[in-house]
Amino acid sequence: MKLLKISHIGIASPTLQEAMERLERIFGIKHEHTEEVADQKVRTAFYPIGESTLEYLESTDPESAIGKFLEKKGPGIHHLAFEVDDVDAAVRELLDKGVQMIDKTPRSGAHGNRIAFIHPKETGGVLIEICQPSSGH
Ligand code: CMX
Repeated sequence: MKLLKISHIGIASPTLQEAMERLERIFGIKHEHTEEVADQKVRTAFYPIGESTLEYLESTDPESAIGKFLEKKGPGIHHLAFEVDDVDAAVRELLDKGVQMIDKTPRSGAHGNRIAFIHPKETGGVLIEICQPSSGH
């Protein structure tokens, strides 16, 4: 598997509104795109920065991954996402190596990307997403 770049950094926020206000006030930047990812029970706002992107995440359900993270740890960096050109092959490779995957097959994420998460226990306490952009991104 070849890691192409850090696709995005996921940041959990109690509300997107407060994150948007803060980013505009401090850095003068506005989000490029918002999207609800029903499968993950999140609403997202994207801020492209150079080669990468900040992905702000607001939970739509307290029992979701982001809802539980905010409850236990509070706002902050939630995950790193590495871009690959073939997420199916990457997941197969990781499973063959015995890596504990949260997703044993890729699923749909924001922007129509195909994504799979590695369990943070495998990666020194950092939740890592492997993602393959849809052809439009
Ligand atoms: N980063 C690092 N560690 C994390 C973590 C995170 N984001 N979320 C949970 N953990 C740690 C917990 O601290 C806990 O560690 P300890 O056992 O040492 O206490 C361990 O993982 C298990 O946590 P848990 O509370 O028992 O389990 P959860 O039910 O909260 O599930 C996880 C944790 C990672 C399996 C779950 O959040 C998950 O499946 N995540 C993948 C999907 C996801 O995060 N979706 C949101 C983003 C969607 C998007 O970007 O579109």
